[in-house]
Amino acid sequence: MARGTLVQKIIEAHYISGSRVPGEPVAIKIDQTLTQDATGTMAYLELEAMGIPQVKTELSVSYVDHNMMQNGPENRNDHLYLQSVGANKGVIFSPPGNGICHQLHLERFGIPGKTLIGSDSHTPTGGGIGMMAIGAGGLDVALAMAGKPFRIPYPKVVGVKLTNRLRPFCAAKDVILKLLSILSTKGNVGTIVEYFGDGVATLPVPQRATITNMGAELGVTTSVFPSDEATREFLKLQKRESTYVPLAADPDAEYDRVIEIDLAQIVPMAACPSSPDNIKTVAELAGIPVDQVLIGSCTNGGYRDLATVAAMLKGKHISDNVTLGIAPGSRQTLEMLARNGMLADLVAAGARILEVGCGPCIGQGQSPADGTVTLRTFNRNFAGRSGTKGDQSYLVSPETAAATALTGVFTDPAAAGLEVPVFTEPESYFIDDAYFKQPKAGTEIIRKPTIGEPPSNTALPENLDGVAVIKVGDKITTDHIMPAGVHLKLRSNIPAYSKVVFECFTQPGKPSFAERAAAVRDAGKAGIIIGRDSYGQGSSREHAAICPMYLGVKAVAALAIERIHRANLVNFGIIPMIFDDAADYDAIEENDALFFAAIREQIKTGNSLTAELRKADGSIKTIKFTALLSEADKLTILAGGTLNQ
Ligand code: MIC
Ligand code: SF4
Repeated sequence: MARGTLVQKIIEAHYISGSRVPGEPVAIKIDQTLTQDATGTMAYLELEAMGIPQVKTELSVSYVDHNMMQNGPENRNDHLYLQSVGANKGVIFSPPGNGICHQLHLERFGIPGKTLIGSDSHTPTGGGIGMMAIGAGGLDVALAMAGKPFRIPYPKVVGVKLTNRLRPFCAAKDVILKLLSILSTKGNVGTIVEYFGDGVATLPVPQRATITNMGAELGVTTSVFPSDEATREFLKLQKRESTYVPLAADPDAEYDRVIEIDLAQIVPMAACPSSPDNIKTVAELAGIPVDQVLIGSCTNGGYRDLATVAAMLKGKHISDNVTLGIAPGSRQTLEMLARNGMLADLVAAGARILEVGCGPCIGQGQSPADGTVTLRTFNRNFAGRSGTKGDQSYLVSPETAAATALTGVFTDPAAAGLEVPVFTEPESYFIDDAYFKQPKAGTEIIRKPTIGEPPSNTALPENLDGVAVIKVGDKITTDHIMPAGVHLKLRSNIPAYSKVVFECFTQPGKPSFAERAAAVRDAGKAGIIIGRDSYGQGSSREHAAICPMYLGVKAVAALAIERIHRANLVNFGIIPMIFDDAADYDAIEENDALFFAAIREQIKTGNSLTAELRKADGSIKTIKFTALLSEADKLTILAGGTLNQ
């Protein structure tokens, strides 16, 4: 078992109760929370439903960065609700235009050694300054705001030893893509990645934050860097040096596994369609025609990245064959680029400057043309996430993106004969916190008609008379379950959003999942989702549990279920369970009946569950599952979810 790691030190400093055995739940105190608008409306509705007058954390911030297109009143209705409910409950509000939650939180609020949970899976960005920053469902964030501890599986710690330094045109993005090629997006549940070694000191905080941000794609609980002189320097540039504390693992720390990455050997990499772990070197892809290049997102939207791109594009024109979109990650970044003339360099080179925020990363505009290649500095390239069915979305560094924008074909920046961009930090960053709205107790909460209620669930029945409503394959992401893009604006309206659950699997002319699940529910039966490996990857969106719950789903049976999604299922009274015998996955077909006799008793007495698989031809087979439930989770499931409880 790991010993003397930074991860363990931060957990010990926040330990409340529970186990120190890897895989078993440990409860920790949460110092800070963040929410974003697309998950935040539900989180604050849930906080209201709990009757909490004021948040109990050291700091809670509500950001608006996802839903900003304002096609119809829904987005702005959400913003008004979020601003007013935040003010009422003691939460700082960051309005649209301020920037992406993770970048802003790192720049303005994060503190080394503190714990942070956020209703967004890329919350681990904060690990770049030595925070223990974890993504969670909205309800878990609401509970943390209410002062409740947060449970994680006591982690196994993978130590990633960095040596040497990156060569020109090679970037932090290439490092995390390399790690994704080693660890992949599955099989890492319950692990935390901790970086150490001489190479750490060569990476400034924005590069560390790119690595911890995209660590989310590994499916780990979070990733953490030590807090050192580079951290102090970053906080100083942000005029927050007083919050600096040095933090590191013990010199003789032992990790559960060590992976060594020689930074000098890193070359430009790309995640190919349609998974962040489908990795090739850019050299292997060189020459493929590219139609679109997009730069920004919480992974690569900071000042350092955009200044590097501006330096590479200065005095040049992008290829006639591409469009280049740039969405700065924060107002601070955009303002600094504007003041020092780099914005003009980008515009003159042919860039289209997009609004500060998530934008195309979550399918809000800029969908690529059919059959074309799009290159993005983002962190996810799940099929269809860009808004185009059959999209060919590649994830790359800002350096590769800029070099490719110049040529119109996939280009290795290190092999393109370009002048090496020199990045010089300014004396200090441009700070203006006027746009963060401070809370004001007693503020009236604005609730426009598109702001719904969190739906309620019923207690678990005595017997679970279930139907396998859908059977899906490996690596089903929460984007597959609950699409974003044009549907993102429905996040505050569960009945409307529920209509598109599993929309990507609807066959033309056939009933949708929502129609089939609702029919099962209305016939008094329970819907069951059958998944395979690594079910529920990706986004923390609890709608991937809430909407199926609304449609009558009571259980998800798979070979493995990812951490955040498992927790969301429990919160909304859906039993997460895994097949004891993987071969039984093959035995079940859609529409088969699965009958769990005395399910309440089964859950009360253990985690081993037995069901009868009843086929249409009358044959019956016994199938065994293991419920992924702690003792506390069981009470939640029996009650029909946390809000009932
Ligand atoms: C994402 O990158 O998928 C999102 C959109 O930021 C999500 C949150 C959401 O679905 O609202 C995430 O990463 O958790
Ligand atoms: Fe926004 Fe994309 Fe980051 Fe999610 S991954 S928070 S959508 S920028």
